[in-house]
Amino acid sequence: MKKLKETSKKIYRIKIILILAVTLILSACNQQNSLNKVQSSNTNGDNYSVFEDTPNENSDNLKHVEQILVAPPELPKFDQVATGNPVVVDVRLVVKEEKLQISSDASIWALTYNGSVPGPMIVVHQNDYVEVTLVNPSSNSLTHNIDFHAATGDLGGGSISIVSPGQQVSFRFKAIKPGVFVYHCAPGGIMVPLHVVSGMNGAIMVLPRKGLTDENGNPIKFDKAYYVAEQDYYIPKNKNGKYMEFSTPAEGFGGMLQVMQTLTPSHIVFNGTKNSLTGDKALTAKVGDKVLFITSEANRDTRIHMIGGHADLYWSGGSFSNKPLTNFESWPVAGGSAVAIMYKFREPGTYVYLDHNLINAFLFGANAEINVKGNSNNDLMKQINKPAKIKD
Ligand SMILES: [Cu+2]
Repeated sequence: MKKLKETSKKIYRIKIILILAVTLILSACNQQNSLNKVQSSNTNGDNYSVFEDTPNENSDNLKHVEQILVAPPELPKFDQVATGNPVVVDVRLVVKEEKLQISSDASIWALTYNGSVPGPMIVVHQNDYVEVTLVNPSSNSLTHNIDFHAATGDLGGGSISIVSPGQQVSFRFKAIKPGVFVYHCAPGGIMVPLHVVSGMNGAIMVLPRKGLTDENGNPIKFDKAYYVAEQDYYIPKNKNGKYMEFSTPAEGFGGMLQVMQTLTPSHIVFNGTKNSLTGDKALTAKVGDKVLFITSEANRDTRIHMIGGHADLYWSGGSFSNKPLTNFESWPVAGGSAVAIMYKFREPGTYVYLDHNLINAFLFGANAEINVKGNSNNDLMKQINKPAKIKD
């Protein structure tokens, strides 16, 4: 009888231990699940995995919206928050091969989308479709195409968009990844870098459907946006040390390739030409404005700084599905990528947005100015004594 009692006590203890163990395991699993949910939350707070495929739409039946593209640093008209279901955004890119004076002493046969270096910014929302019509007029001399880093498959559209002079092509891709991305010409082999360093690149912004969110995951809107791209050129010089001029784009390629092999650009500029965003062409903002700056470099690494300001928010690698980092002094832009930052101007004056390799900025011209109007805040900065003779 005593033995029986002890056995049932033992069974009872084992039961309790088992219940405790199961409870502990279940609670650990729950914690792991919540952790996974937090880790896989996108900035909209939705549960989201990068490996989760978006539902297929029959994009042939979706509404088309034409986007009128404009030359950088401006962006086309767009809504920061998507209204309604995904749409097909129609964009037309016309290749223009044209002489461009890039500095007082040099010009290049610029290979461009719509006539600007960089090409126009395209803006869509995540899961919209981009329908690109690429036109290569018969007045051009070269074959071109377009590779979107925002697209999936077919070399980013590069393999299905090859057009000879006199042809046009169209294709559609789904913008599944939110962020800012480079697009560029990639017609194969050495033509890829030759076309890119002749100016044939631009960027697309794929906004989250609910718009951008700040470091705490709260929705945030910007007052204006600018697209500033760094461009490296490789112009050969003649025996007399003068930059060479060519009668066709292809005629310059041999000399350009020789300079490219040194990995040392002859020119490093913002938005295509030296001083394109300075003086009376400076960007503008008002005190209190939150400004989104998108910067791309299609070919080489750079690092951006804004003298007098910061990146309040910095979307590393240009990805909008991660929470932005805060309060950066300088921020990297990897070659072949675009990056976005947001800054609230708190003081009036002229800010300099530049490549903080200061040789690139001040010897080559990789800088832009932003003129900010508004009232000074003496709490942030004030001069105590004007420059005067040193007191003994
Ligand atoms: Cu091209």
